[in-house]
Amino acid sequence: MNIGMVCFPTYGGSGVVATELGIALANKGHKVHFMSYSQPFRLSLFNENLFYHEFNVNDYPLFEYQPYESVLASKIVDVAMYEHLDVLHVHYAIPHASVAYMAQQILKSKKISLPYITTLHGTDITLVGRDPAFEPVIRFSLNHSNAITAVSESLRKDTLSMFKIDNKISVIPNFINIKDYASKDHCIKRKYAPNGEKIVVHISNFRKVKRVEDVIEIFAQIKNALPAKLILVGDGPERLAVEGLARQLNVYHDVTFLGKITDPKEFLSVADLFLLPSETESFGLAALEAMAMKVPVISSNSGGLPEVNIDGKTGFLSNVGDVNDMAANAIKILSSDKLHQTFRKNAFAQAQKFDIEKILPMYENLYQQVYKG
Ligand code: GMT
Repeated sequence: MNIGMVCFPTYGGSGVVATELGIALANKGHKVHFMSYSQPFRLSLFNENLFYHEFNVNDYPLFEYQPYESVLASKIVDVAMYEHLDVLHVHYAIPHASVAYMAQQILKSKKISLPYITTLHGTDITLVGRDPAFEPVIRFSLNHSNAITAVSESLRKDTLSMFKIDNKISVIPNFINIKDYASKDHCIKRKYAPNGEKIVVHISNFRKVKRVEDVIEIFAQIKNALPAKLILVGDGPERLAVEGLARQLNVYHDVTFLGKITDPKEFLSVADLFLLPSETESFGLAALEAMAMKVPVISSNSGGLPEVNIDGKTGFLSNVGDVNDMAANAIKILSSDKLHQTFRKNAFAQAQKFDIEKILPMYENLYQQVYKG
């Protein structure tokens, strides 16, 4: 099929999912056309079936806010007409679902049919989408989507409880390509933990919703109990506050801030434990990536996390903000080699359930369904 793919290109789960999905589809022979204002950070174009159509949003003095939606809709129309798209898949409802609708209507006036699928990722519903200012547009563009998917059952339920949606929402969970998660780089481990300390890792975009300060508090308690180092991958608005807290709790010199890393697998491969104490998390792709690398997860129990991280098996779940419970659970896993090995094994087994080979056919079937109408 000829598939149009729209996503935000910046560091964030929805862009990663769209990119990995596009690559997997291209590897199966579909032609995938990405449309974005800059190249999605994990998208390498060394594949004859992958195409990237960039658009520029002009910085005209009259526009205090640049007309992103209009430019994107025009780009979709252009690509659909000249590349003969069969289906359009947009990631993140705001504003992509309404842009898709607008493009669909313009194409209809030219007697071209372009069904669109909207994939909900989380904050487009649970944070940004909650803002009543968006309600009529989100509801309308979701109800006019030819199909809607949510990345977890929890997000499906949240969407139905927040918006009056007449359309069916199918759950297609996020995925990893398990084959990519194999190597263990012990040289790196020695570099970050020269005296055999346990390595704790957190990955996020350092927004408030990720509660990275909780990560520091949990780590400080772990460090009191056993030798440990913390690696933080990512960057964002909370970085300064997090650095400040690390100094205040006297653990700053045991924390490495790596900044934005395109592919964090190398660092996950040396991790002993992954922390994700988020306020809300529709799925928690970073936790799944850790589990695919056989790393147990200590997380909050918010949103879709319980669908990924199984309490007492692949890691532990605690109430949001309960850093004492999270720290106690982390110490429990890290201080027993036997328990640690069991959790590692369980984490990997759970991650295998989300292998791309199981999830990709769900998207392919959906594309076929909407294409046939
Ligand atoms: O929160 C992020 O890291 C970014 C955000 C996004 O849409 O880019 O992530 C959301 O989508 C991811 C991919 O589906 C999910 O794994 C994350 O759980 C979700 N984030 C939240 O719900 C906070």
